[in-house]
Amino acid sequence: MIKLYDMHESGNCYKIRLFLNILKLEYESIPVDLKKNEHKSNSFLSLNPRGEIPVLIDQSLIVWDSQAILVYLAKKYADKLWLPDIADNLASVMQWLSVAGEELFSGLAGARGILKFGRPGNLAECQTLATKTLEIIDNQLHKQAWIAGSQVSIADLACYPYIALADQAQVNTDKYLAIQRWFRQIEALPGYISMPGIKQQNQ
Ligand SMILES: N[C@@H](CCC(=O)N[C@@H](CS)C(=O)NCC(=O)O)C(=O)O
Repeated sequence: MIKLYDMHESGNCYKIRLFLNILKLEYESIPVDLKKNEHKSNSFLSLNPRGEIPVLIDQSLIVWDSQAILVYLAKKYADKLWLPDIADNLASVMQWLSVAGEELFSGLAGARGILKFGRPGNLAECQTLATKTLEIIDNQLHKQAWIAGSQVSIADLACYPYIALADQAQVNTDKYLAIQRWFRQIEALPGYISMPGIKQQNQ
């Protein structure tokens, strides 16, 4: 069975739990306690030299980095719409995976980390980057139904968690109307699950 080195409150782990659930794949969640520095133990570093969660193990394969894990699961287990073959569409998905790994991670996730977990960092800088990124994504979602085009893809799942958790970064998303619509679309996906801190729009 697939194993996921996981933490309940991690947005990066949640995006993997969400996709596994959508794909109806059974998995074992192995909790990693960051407060106890379990992710810096030698045994954990032998799985991921970066010392970060999530890590996914599928038989003998070890995959780390949430974007890479989404790519792996899409290629191995999902319908092609989640990670298209066509060059133009694939490039679009990859662009937004980069936004998830860079701007959303440094901006919204960074601000949430400072406020919720007491991590070091400059809150104002993170929130400024967060707002800039939300504007880019809202513009994109005014032009098309999903982040990377007319179809849902792993780019949506990669970007969703930290945007949906924006309240915990003290960034308000109410004025981003296309993002609000997109929240409802994601929540309507068969197999959708939430995580603590995400207020669902459909309730
Ligand atoms: N780019 C990585 C980032 C992973 C990451 O930073 N995970 C956090 C939890 S959400 C972590 O393990 N932090 C521990 C640390 O950096 O010491 C990914 O997308 O998986």
